[in-house]
Amino acid sequence: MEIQLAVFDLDGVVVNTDEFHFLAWEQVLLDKWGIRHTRQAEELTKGIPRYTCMELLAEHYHIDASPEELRRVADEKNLAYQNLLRTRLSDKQILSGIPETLRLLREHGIPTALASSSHNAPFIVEKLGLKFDFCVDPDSVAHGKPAPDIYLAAARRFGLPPEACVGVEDAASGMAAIRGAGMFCVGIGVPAMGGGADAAVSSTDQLPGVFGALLGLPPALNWAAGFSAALAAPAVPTVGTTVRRLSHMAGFFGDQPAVRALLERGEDPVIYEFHELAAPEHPGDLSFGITTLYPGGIGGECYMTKGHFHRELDTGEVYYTLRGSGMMMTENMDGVVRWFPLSPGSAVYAAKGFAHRMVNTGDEPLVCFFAYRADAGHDYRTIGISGFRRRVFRRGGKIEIEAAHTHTKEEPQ
Ligand code: PAN
Ligand code: ZN
Repeated sequence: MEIQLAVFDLDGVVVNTDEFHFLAWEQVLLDKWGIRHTRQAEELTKGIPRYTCMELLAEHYHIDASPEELRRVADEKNLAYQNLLRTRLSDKQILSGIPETLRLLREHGIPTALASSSHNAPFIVEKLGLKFDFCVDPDSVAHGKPAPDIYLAAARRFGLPPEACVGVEDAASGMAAIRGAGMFCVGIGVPAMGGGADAAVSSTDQLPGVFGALLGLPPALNWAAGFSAALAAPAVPTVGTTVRRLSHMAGFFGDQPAVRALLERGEDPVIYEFHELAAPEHPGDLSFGITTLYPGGIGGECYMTKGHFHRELDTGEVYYTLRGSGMMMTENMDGVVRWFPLSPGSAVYAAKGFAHRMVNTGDEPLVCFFAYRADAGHDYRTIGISGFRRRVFRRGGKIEIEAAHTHTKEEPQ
């Protein structure tokens, strides 16, 4: 399929607010009837509208109350929940892999929509700074999940046929809604493993890999799905992702007024990101991954990685370029400077004892595979304090390498 729109459920897919639901029920059950709510009873309420939850809990705890009273308490629970969202919601509730998935889709120009039955959805995504192109209003559709209405409304908004859309859900009723709409269904967790999804994953950190495959990325560039390893321990390797924005390395660029001006305008571009197979830091193991360094410049100076010595100074590293063009700038403690061109298919060996940094001199992302001794460690301080001896500029299409006059004053991270 050629994917043109990605539609997400919210709770259990994008965020996990289970704890807030539990705390809100705990509070109202205690206030109203002196009941001590349990995690076990909370299980009954997962993914169910609040009035139905209240009925189930009333039965479970043998609560004798009129339907009106139950509805009132359910509304109080919602107020308590909203209060927790206002006061306690933070990045911690964003499920792993979601920021990467949204970024991947944005980079490929695929719009995103939210199809949540919850009226709290717009507040949650707004507060967490998650960007979706559209949020379906649950009141605008005639039937809730498992009816397909909410997913069809998302497709309609973008004028797309359902076959061009992918829906993501964790609950059985949501997956039924996606399938009923005729969309490609990505399911997460136990219900999905039991069937009913076109692609089933055990957790959200696999979503970038799934979308990478749907976008037709070559395996080499689909970092999330492309890494696997037979490690002694842990049995399941994890991929660690690091994103470095301008604000993380503001002191590294020579033109400090230009850096400040950008940051003051609220612009904080992503300079590079790297995805690394988190091998245990044991002698004999290798760490490997992919760095994507974006194209761009500040005051003419090309985007670059921070660069570092290895803590185990006598440790070399291999870089293999998959895409883009640039250079590997290296220097050792004695001030010997060497640089090497990076272009697809070229392998560069950053020799032991040399600090190394990638520089993107082209117009597209520079993507390199790297591999090095897992217990080498990183020393950002030594080279961060003095700065590299050479800076790389691109002016009027020409690449110029200049001796650095300024030194980094900031404490490197
Ligand atoms: C690479 C680098 C990666 C990011 O994995 O760590 O490209 O560059 P900085 O670490 O300089 O920010 C590597 O060289 N590891 O040893
Ligand atoms: Zn290194």
